[in-house]
This record gives sequence, structure tokens and C-alpha cells, in this order.
Amino acid sequence: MNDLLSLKQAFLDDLSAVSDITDLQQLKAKYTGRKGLVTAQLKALSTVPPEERPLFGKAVNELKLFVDQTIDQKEESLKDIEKQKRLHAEKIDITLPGKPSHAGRFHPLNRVLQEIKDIFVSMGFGIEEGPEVELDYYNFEALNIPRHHPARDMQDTFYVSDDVVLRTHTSPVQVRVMEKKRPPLKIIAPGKVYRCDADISHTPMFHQVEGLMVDAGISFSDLKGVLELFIQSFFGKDTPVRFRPSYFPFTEPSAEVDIGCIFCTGKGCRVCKTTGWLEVMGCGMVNPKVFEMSGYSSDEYTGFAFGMGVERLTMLKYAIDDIRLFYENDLRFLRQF
Ligand code: 2NM
Repeated sequence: MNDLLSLKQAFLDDLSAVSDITDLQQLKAKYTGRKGLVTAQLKALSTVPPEERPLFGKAVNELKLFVDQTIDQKEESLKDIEKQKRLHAEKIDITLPGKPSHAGRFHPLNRVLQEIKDIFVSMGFGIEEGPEVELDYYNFEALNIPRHHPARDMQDTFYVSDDVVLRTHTSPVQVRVMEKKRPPLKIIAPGKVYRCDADISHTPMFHQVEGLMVDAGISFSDLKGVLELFIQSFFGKDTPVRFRPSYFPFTEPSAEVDIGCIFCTGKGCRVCKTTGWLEVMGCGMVNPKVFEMSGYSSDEYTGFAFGMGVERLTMLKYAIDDIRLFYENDLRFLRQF
């Protein structure tokens, strides 16, 4: 019995030196493990004289129970201390300012392109695309611009080979659609086009949106209605619009569309070259020759077509005076949109 008392004291002494879970596991092995000191006393029970056995047995069992419970309690409190330590170490200061996140944004040309598409889609136009490397036939021939026609000199073309070019406008997309689909047709063709040209208002690649509407009985008033609605949606509903006679091989009659100068409100300034007007697009009634080449009967159908430059419209809308700003990727410029 004295052995048990000193064993209990030894256990309590050892316990007071325990400072973490590893120590505790060692303590547990030392006292209640397979070869532990308390375990040894339990095994020794059979060697105790029979008359002392009940008392001794009771005392050993109580000691075992005490050791087990004490170890469990210690484990709980050690775990708790460790958790508190971890919580303290991982403490975050929620009052610190956050790291600024730089959200991306659309390029001004993409924004304007999206806006143009939305306006025409709202009027029932479908969107068509086609190849940027195009056959000479679709880019010129089918649009009534034959070889040696002066219009081919007007557009400085990138030739890939004798009969393949980088498209100089998106009209070839519309020719391809006319070959595949019967009227009624109401489409726009947005995309990249290429012309060998570079200064403050020209880049060798730029973006165009062309449109085409074909059906029986389409007239010049339909053309005026659609384009006036577009311009007033895009530039504002009180924008003055005028149609000025012009010439394109693929339309007859043809016109340029001008808007009242948005910089001087028509009084005349440097941007409108004192005319009070700004040219924003070209248009016309599709030349019957173009219809015939695409397999449409020009007796049955009439239609109008138009074309505009996305860079030019963006420059006018946001008063940008140099087209090259769109392609320099200067964030001080791009972040203004
Ligand atoms: C313009 C001006 C006038 C045009 C014509 C065609 C097609 F394919 F139907 F013949 N597409 N686009 C056209 C007409 C384009 O851009 C200034």
C-alpha cells in the first residue's frame, strides 16, 4: 500500500513537469502503458496474499482510475492551451486596409463595337462574320470593283497573292451571305479590315461595321429611317443628320452621312474644317449588278447597305484626336473609359 502511495506521488510529480501532448503521451506510457508502473501493480495482484487482495485490488483500481482521469483532464487542458496559442498566433487585424484589386475593363473600341451591335440587334439585324484573308473575287469583283477599276487604287490593298487579299472592308461577308441565304436579309458585318495606310487618322488594321437590308420594296426612305435611328441612338437624339450625294461602285445611288459637328454644334471649328458637319459613314442602294452577281434577282429585290469605321466613331464620340492611342496600350489612356 505504501508502494501505491509513493507511486501516486511520483505520478503527480511527473505530471507537474508535463508541458505538451508529447510529454503527456510519454507519461501515459510510463504509468498505464503495457509495461507501465500502475499496470505492473495490477499484474502483481496475484502475488498478494489472498487476505490482503480485496483492499489492495481496490486501491490499485482506484489509482488506475485516478491516473486515467488525471491524464484525460490534462490532455483536455493542454489541447485548450494549444488552441489558444494558435488562435493568438493566427490573429488577423480586420481593421487593416484591404489590398486594392484592379478590375479589368473593355477596350474603348470594344465598348463602342458592342454598343453599335446592340443598336442594330435591337432593330432586328443579325450579326455575320467572315474571313479576314479573302479572295479578290469577294473583296472586289463581286462588289462591282473589277480589275483596273480606279476604286482599287483608292484602297491600298495588302495582297497575299494574285487572287488573295487582306479584306479592305467587310462587304465580302455580305456577298458570302447573299450567296447562301435568300431575302429577306437584315444583317450587319462587324470586323477587322486592312488598308496600307498610317497617320494620325489611319492604321493598317481598323474595324468596320457594314450593314445590309434586302427585301422586295426596300427604299431609300428605309435606309434613311434606319441610319437616322442608329445615329440618334449612338450620338444622342437631337443630333442633326444629313445625306450628301457620293459615289461607291457597289451602291447606286450612294451617299455620305454627316452629323452636325458635336464639337462646335454646327458653328464651324477645326475638327469639322469650318463646315459644321462631320462625316460618319457611307451608304447607298445596293447596285443591281451586285445583286445579279450574288444570284439575287434585281427585278424582285432592292436593298440598302452602309459602312462605318469603329475607330472613327469612337474618336468622335470621345473626342480622341489620334487613332494610334487605341493601339499603344497606355493604361493612362485606357483607364479613362
Ligand atoms: C459602304 C458604303 C456603301 C456596302 C455594300 C455592301 C454590299 F455587300 F451589300 F454590296 N456592303 N456594304 C456599303 C455600301 C458599304 O461603306 C462605306
